Amino acid sequence: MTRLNEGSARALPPTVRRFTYDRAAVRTGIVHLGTGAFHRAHQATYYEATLESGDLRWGVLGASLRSASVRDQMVPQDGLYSLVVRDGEDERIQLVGAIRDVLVAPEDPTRLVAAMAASDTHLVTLTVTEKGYKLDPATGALIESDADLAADLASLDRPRTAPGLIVAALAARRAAGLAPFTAISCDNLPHNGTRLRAAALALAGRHDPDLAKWIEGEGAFPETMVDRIVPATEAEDIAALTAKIGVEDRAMVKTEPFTQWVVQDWFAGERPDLAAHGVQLTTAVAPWEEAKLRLLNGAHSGLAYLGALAGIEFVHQFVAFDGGRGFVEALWDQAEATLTPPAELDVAAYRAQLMARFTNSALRHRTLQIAMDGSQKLPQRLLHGIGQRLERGEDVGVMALAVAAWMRWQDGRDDAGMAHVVDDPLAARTAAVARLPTAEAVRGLMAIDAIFPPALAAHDGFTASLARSLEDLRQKGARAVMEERFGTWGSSRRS
Ligand code: CS2
Repeated sequence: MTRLNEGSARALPPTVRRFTYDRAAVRTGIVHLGTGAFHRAHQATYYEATLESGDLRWGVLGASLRSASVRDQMVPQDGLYSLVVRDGEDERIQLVGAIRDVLVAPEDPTRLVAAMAASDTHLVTLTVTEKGYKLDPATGALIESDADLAADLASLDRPRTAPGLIVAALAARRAAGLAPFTAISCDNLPHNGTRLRAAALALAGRHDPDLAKWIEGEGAFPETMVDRIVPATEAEDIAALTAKIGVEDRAMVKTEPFTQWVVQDWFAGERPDLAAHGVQLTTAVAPWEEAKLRLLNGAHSGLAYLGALAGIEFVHQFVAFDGGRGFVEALWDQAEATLTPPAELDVAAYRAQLMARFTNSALRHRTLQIAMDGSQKLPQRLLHGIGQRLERGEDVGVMALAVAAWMRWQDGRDDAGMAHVVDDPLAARTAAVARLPTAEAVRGLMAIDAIFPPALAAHDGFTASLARSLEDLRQKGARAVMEERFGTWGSSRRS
């Protein structure tokens, strides 16, 4: 089967929306670290819109920090891919040309650093996941025991981590008399820009205090909130697209119509006119980020563990079930009360819109995909809100059920006794205690201070609530627990 590339793209059917700019004239103004599906379905579409509006300075060089798979998908396709936007029965296909090349950082870190240090490059954007920042979530210090970070602490000649690449490239820019680029974290972390800046300053300080001072004074690390649901592409998605467009596109991404990007208005130099293409530039990102993390992502993580334990494969199936929908609404009732939402955000409307997004059956978003890396996600999605409610003496039962479901997931068996892999950097630590009797398992997991803040771990009421829910899940299974606690409420609401 012919692959999509610049040649075969000329014969694409008219149903595919194509760009009209002159791709050969595009320059590389952006380097993106972590060119996975989320980048391709989110930031790259804003860069594409900028190119389409005639400003050809903002092409992207993508880089993968670990595997070669994205390069192998994209380079044979000249960087082209299809953005497949699905909403129920409706499907729109857009050809995206913004990504001009993809590098694999470990193969040639020097070339990547040189591209980041080039005078045309003004933005470095990142989707490297929560664990890519190499900061201890509890202390905020560099995780020096991490092998890649240890290598970057020893030498930045061939940087291995995202902070290492950024510091090496900023050092090269300083040496060349250039301004820093703006470094934009696009990961689902509270204060993501502050964290990236902290990691860069700490690492730079260990190599060259003057460099650290320059970065501190001249650099820009805006905070962001990013939102678009992008399930992993599966073989059947590629097959269905091939049947429609007549060429094989191994780099396609599937997503929903909704997209949102809120960026702190803080740039070190030139920038694309993002606001003209729907990006919200603001001084205060935190309230947006908190609402999104605690409502969308908090519900996602809770339903991922409950759903995966119960053998419910997809998000839309979970919320089609009264107990599942009831759980999500009840979780939101508890989470909502912890927010200080931005004045422009109508939380009731936002919740209704989120539920509609979760209901989109064409996405086939797997609970298993969301279940990954729970240790990195739990704090900002659930535990911070729980801490706030506990301080005010409020009930945290529904949020504790979500955390208990995560605990149960760590023992590697679902409710039907089927084994699964716990895909998480702390899996070995959690596995060591997850199978103990309930009270000990709860205590053992809460003792991991990279996940649980000490105040939560010491809270008797919360510990008891977790133990009750974990025992309940162990005895009855997630489906029965949801039916018992939320099923009726769910049915009465809909009738
Ligand atoms: C999800 C997110 O996999 C996950 O952890 O909760 O990727 C979620 O789909 C996005 O944050 C939506 O913007």
